[in-house]
Amino acid sequence: MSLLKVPPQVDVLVIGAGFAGLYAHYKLRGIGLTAFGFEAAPDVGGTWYWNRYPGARCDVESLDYSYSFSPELLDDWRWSERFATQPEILRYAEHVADRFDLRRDIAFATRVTACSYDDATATWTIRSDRGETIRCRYLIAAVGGLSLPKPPEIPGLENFAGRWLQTSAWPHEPVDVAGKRVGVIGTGSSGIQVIPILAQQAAHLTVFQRTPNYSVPALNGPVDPAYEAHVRADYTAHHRANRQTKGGVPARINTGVSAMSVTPEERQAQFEKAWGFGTFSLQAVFNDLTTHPKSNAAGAAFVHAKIRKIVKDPATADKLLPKTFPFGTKRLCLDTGYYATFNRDDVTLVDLRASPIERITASGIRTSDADHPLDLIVFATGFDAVTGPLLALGIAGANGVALRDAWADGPQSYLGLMVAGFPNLFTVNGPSSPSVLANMLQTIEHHVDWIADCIAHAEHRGFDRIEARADAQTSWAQEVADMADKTLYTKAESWYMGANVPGKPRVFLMYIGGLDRYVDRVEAIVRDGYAGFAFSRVRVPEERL
Ligand code: N01
Repeated sequence: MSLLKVPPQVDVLVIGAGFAGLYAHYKLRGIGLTAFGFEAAPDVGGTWYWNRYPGARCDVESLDYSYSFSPELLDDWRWSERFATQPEILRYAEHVADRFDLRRDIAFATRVTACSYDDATATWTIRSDRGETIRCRYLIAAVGGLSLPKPPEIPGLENFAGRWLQTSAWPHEPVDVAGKRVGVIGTGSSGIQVIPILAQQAAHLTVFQRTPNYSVPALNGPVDPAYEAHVRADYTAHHRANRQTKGGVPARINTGVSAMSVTPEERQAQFEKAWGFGTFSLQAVFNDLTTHPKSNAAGAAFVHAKIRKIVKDPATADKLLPKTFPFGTKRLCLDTGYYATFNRDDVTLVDLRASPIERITASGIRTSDADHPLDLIVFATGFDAVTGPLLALGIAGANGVALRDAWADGPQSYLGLMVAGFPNLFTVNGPSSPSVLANMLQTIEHHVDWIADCIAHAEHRGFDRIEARADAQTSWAQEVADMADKTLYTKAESWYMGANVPGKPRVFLMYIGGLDRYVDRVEAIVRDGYAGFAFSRVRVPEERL
């Protein structure tokens, strides 16, 4: 970890050194701007730096979860598994930082505490928790959508005599759970990955489940040599094709038709094929699984039958059946042996809907009908997603308006890239862009390329102020909301809807029309002279930073 001297001013400040921040540094150097970065962690990697719980791995295939901007990088990196583990992905981020010498402009272990815009000079002033101040002309928030964990919100934790951990801030040193009674709260993607591993190591594992989730077997293994050869044969074509898909990955099992347009036998056969392939295929195998209630019910019934088949005890199986939200409208989980874990004698499933947690006691967790003695509690309880990390930056825009106030009723953003009233601030994967609904490496590269092009466009024309227009933002927000309303996603109490954080406005946080459509829309807006963006000049060039 290096503690860099922070320059007083720079062209662009980049917050975050995950995949988005790293690529932003690379790209900005390419257009000749000076850039500096702050990163809260002691090193690069973002989400893959923090989420180092046992079993953490990506749910997008490694060969697709790769940068595409450098053929040399693609050539010199080999993934070992179909779905890479957290340590391997972190090594990849470190390799990228080394290969392109990206750390030299990043102050690590430094958290941004305030960002304020001065309209007289068209500059941002950024403050850090180390007391540093830096001025910049453009500010890029590359903070990740899932970087602000929800705090453990269960009363009594301070009295617990054992140890507690969060999956999202797992220690670097090994955690010895052998012989321990472990409780996991939460059965989202993180919980579903960590539970099978902890079950193998602990003396006893108790899973505290509030909402059962849909999970499909990841079917991990070594990278498929045939797929690797296909990707390596023409990276450019492969990645370009990925960007022209809904999810930013090849739709390898995809009938392209409604689940209701085929016979029950054909439907079952296609579901089986998708289940046997892994990935998100089960959600993509028919084109209306998250829009058509009957198709959706068919998908749900298929997974329910699988759970009943895998889990031997019918009462436990019944508790694991997701019934409170439509199939696929919370992020589908990819697991390795999750449901089968509940066949173990040393694993107990506690249904918190039947017996809610009352409090944490000195010796464990007390639910309404029992005391569960524990030595270690693991919170896999999720994040204040998408907006939380941006609001945590203490952003105040033109006229001193706080982003927190501007977004009091829910986030407003034009394309997920810029916010009216906050000139020269860019958000990578901001609200109302596809972000987590597509392959993040694709969405990151698309946004960072766009931001760099937009800044270059302004610079070449002598502009120093770029702002999203309020009317464009309003109509984009409406379009995004209308699209979401046509799906079943809005029927789930999910983090996609902000429903997992008490008091958070209920707004569907992503653009659901697909990466392909989004990219086409954004390109058309650029061709139309950056329609919806206002470029202007505040200072003559000699006055600029
Ligand atoms: O978080 P989550 P996550 N008492 O919000 C429960 C990505 N990701 O960290 O549903 C009791 O999904 C909560 O219950 P409920 C991926 O995009 C990817 O698992 O609110 N329970 C839920 O079960 C994912 O979607 C990967 O009723 C409480 C769980 O905690 C996103 O990150 C791996 C509770 C939280 O699930 C977030 O996943 C990991 C409480 N007070 C994560 N509060 C991969 O790439 C919350 N819960 C594979």
